[in-house]
Amino acid sequence: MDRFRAAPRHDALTTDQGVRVDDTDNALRAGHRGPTLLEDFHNREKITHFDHERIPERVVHARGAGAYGYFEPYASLSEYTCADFLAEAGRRTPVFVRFSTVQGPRGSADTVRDVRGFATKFYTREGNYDLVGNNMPVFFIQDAIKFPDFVHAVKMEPQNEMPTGASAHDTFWDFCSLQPESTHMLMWLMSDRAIPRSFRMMQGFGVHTFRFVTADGRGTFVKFHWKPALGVHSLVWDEAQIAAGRDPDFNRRDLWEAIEAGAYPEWELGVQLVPEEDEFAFDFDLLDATKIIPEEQVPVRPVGRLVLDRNPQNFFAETEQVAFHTANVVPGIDFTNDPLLQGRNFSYLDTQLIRLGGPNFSQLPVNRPIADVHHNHRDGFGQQVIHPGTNYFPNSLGGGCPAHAGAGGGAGVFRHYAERVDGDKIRVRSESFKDHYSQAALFWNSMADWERRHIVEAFRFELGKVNAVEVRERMTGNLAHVSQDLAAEVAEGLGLPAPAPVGGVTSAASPALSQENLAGEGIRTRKVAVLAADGTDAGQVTAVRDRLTARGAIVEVLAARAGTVQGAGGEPLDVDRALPTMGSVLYDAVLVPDGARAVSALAADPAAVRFVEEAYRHGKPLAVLGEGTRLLTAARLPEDTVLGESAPDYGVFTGNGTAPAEDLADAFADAVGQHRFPHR
Ligand code: HDE
Repeated sequence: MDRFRAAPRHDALTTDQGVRVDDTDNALRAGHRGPTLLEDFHNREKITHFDHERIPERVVHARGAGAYGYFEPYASLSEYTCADFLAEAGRRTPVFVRFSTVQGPRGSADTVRDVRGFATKFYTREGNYDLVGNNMPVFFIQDAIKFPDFVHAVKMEPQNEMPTGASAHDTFWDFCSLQPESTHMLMWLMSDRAIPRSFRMMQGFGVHTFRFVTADGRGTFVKFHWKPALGVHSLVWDEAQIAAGRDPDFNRRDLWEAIEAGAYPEWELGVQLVPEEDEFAFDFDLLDATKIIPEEQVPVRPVGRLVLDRNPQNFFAETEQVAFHTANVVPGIDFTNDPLLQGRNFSYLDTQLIRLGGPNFSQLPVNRPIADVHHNHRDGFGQQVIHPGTNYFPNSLGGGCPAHAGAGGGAGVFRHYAERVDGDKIRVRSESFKDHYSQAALFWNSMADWERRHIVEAFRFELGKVNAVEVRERMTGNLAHVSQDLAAEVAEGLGLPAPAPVGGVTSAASPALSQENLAGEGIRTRKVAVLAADGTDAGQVTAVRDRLTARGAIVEVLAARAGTVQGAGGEPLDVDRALPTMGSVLYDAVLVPDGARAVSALAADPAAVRFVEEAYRHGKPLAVLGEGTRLLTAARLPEDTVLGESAPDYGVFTGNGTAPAEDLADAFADAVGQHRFPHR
């Protein structure tokens, strides 16, 4: 893309026409205090261009953040697909990935409870392939014709455009309670998956069943999975809400900073493969996007890795103008008859025609394939190409160009999978799509205790924001089909009677669904706050910091003011951040070093006390040395869990000053790797 990048050198300012301009600060006027003149073409051009800077935001997934990188397969997948980019171990394909929330507008906060988009554009040698996925493996509806209804219901309500970035409102729950096919997805949305700690720490899923196709036309059903190298981690709900205010760009900033720091985020691509002959081997329909294929039934086979190693240079040109489309496929990857996917294959191009102002948006730098493009598409808004010669096919005057590719069956040509189709024209949902509850129950059954608690709390929060009592009741009634416990607990929080039990609820579970089993290892890029003041034991800070940074964590010293504080021995300790500009929600763990004078100052500072109290409440590891324990007391934390013998089980590490700080640092670092202590 380098040839499309404007490279600002020390060039003079010009107009759009290349005319040099000597003053862009003062409009042309008649006399010192006279009227501005229409003749000032530079002024008019500048303001006109500015007036037209905005384009419509995406109707869904408006808020996002993107980055470039590459994908490389571990081994050839040519046994299953003729896709060139999957044909050889180590063959690097450049990619652009955009992560997003769904409900909120472009300026909404990152840490809202929502699905996250995970869309990848592979610039392959055979053309662009887009895998337009989410961080949850199922969807709210089964047929794309319901999408406008669903989106109208979840978006801000039409009369007052509230709430921003939230599904906790009447119309969303009204729709879902009347649409039981949404129940499985609601379980995911009410789980911690909907509040990821980082885009770098969430899974991605293609959702639909797609098809791999070999060169000789053999098909295999395939589901795509992205698995983050850093493990799957989430915020807790109270934390997410505070973070939305402290840093509305929390996830966007995290992605940007990690890439700038060279800590390149990484995911493993996995596939679940199902032979064509096994299409009906499951107790659900492979074409139903409200269902997963449990990993215990069909294991996820790791096939390659995705690395993001470059930030965009211009958000608008790249992240805003990128256009993903489920129908952007390459030879070897094809669709199935999933009615949700079929509708998507229409919608993306259609919406982009208006969002990007006409049919030539594939010529925008971020959307251009690296493969050559030849066709007879002509003209239209924003045409960038000067096409000579003929513009129709067949032609003889243009030498027959562009000709049909590989008419005789050459490689690298897209050929649709020759699926036999036979049926009446009907508007009905297949009977095989009718079970809306078994997999919702499977999800619930697979959760750890703390995950279930969070799900109950999320339902209570969301339905608690719903004014219409009949909607609350209908929804808790639906939940009884998932679990009587879940329904009863949610109802209790809403002050409703427990719904009547229903029979036939499955007890099956899939351990692969619990975040407890997806934690990954290590503490790379985890952020640890050190609370300091004059009198802090600076030697301890250095000792612990060295230990943590050696394992890849980021350690920042926070004090009441920026600059330096004076260590206990009079030595200066650099302050990375002023405490009032930050909050515990922006960190994964907290260290309070020893130092009587410093701890007294911190204990008298409400911001520091709140910092510790909040970090504890959000389940974050705390390391507290020597006198530092007085800050725990000031924060009124329960003494048995923070100072008792079992404190380390609760992620609280206190050093009495005799054991070396390094020992404590190691235990603390392990705890940071555990992410949270939700049983507090
Ligand atoms: Fe989308 N979706 N979607 N969607 N979707 C859009 O396309 C649509 C669905 C997803 O970062 C739109 O260019 C329909 C499932 C992502 O630019 C639009 C249906 C999944 C993104 C559209 C779905 C997604 C979009 C809006 C029901 C996960 C953001 C702007 C059949 C597998 C891509 C745009 C980006 C964006 C339509 C359902 C993921 C309107 C009709 C299921 C990640 O075309």
